[in-house]
Amino acid sequence: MRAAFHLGETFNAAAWFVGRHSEEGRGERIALDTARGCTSYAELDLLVRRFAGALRGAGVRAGDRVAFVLPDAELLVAGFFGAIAIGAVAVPLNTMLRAGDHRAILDDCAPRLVVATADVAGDLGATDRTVWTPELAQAAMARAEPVPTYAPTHRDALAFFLYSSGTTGEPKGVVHLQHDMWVACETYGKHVLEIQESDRCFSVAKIFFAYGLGNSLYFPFHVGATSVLMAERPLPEAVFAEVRRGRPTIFFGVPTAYAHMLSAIDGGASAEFGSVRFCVSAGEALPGAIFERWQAATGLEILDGIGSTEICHIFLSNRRGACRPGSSGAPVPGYRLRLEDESGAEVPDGELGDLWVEGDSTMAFYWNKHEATKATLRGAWIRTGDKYRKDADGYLFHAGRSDDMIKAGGIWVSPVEVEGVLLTHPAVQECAVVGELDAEGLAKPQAFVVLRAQSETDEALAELLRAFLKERMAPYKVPRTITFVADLPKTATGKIQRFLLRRT
Ligand code: 3UK
Repeated sequence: MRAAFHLGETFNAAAWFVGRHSEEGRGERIALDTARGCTSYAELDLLVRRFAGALRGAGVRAGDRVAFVLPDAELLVAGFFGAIAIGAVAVPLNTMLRAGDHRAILDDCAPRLVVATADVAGDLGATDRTVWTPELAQAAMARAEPVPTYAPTHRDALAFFLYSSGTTGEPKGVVHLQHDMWVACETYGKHVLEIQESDRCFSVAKIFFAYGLGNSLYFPFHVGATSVLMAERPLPEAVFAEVRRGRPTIFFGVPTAYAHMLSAIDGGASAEFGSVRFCVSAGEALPGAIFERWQAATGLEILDGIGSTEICHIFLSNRRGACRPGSSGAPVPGYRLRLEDESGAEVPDGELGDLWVEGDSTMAFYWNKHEATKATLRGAWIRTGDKYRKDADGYLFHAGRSDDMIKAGGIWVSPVEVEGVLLTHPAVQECAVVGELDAEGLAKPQAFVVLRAQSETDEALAELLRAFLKERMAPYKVPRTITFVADLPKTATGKIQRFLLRRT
């Protein structure tokens, strides 16, 4: 699947995903369904062009970045596509990060304008950028004339960045082009989801994640379907209530969310998934046991598929009616996959290899990270950093990462970042953070700590260190347990061997 063979040179993703529907007579269809009301495609088209007009009024030009720290709601959608509508670059940011993380990302992408909720907006200012709270954004939109048309951008022009955590915890700006979302729709959307105009999508993963962006925005908007949006934290009770309210037909979750929902159901919570046709899981491997328990509880299958921020969405997935629990399934039509050994040769079936992927939704490069880009891309191919094994039937099985990165709740945790903060505590001499599987078969960060002085190595100190970390980083990065040890396994050159600490 190559965009250049299917799209003209002029292609604007906002015109495609939003504007096109009014033009083609689908303006009355519902684009967004939230607890606060519905937005039709015609209304959204006007909001997007109004937001675009407000951006122009604020001096934003084609190529400028516009960042968002907003919950999943109409304003984020209008902003994301409004920026793209004038050829600017939309940058949705993780709302769970601390102010220091946000500032580092903003310094990297240097946006002309940031739209952020009032609680964080005050921390994000700088002389060369404007910060709008939702109220200021609404006021600017009310004053602005909607732009009459969508900018005639090149199909290969920059459209959006998504920030993804790297091994050292320093986030990398993943640069995506106008055509990338379209390619994801024509591959995974068409061949795996087989999404229809009558579908209603609901995603536990928020829009600022690459997974949520596709689930909640571009897959439904590709076909004029409806996105059910929830602004709150996706705790089981809130998710159950939203499924009852929004009656989605396709439900997108992550393994931890399925595990939490199953515990809630076991605890007596009432979950009504009657509207749902099938479920999807991504972000980390879905343990076979969770697949089986979910099917027993709801009668629904969960299609596990692996995607990445760099590849835009899912490129390897199970298929409806043919799920192989514990496996990531088979390549999505439109992507080519290759498992390589260290020399670059393809490994035979049954053997472990590094997964490389070829497909036209892949990022153009990492923003301001030339070396990291060269280490990741090879022509049309991208190195995923995942180890895989293929069985004789062509099903692929995830076998961990080739780096030490941890996926907890579907979100990256960098051991180096957590260790770096732990080391600033006066009691800590050395430490190592690894992902350890819990009873559900899901990885959680766990720390091993060597203390400076032989003090009391008890629960109280572990709690103290956890509290110390919680003050300094997003809560999901904090190790669930801290184990005190006398020393850490090292290589001859003194590098900590994290893999030896993983018991699973
Ligand atoms: C891991 C999986 C096993 C894997 C994502 C769907 O997760 C997404 O993107 P990220 O950039 O992380 C990518 C990495 O996460 N992973 C994701 N899904 C699975 N491992 N089984 C899975 N099903 O290490 C991969 O390299 O955060 C998921 C759609 C878009 C996405 N960006």
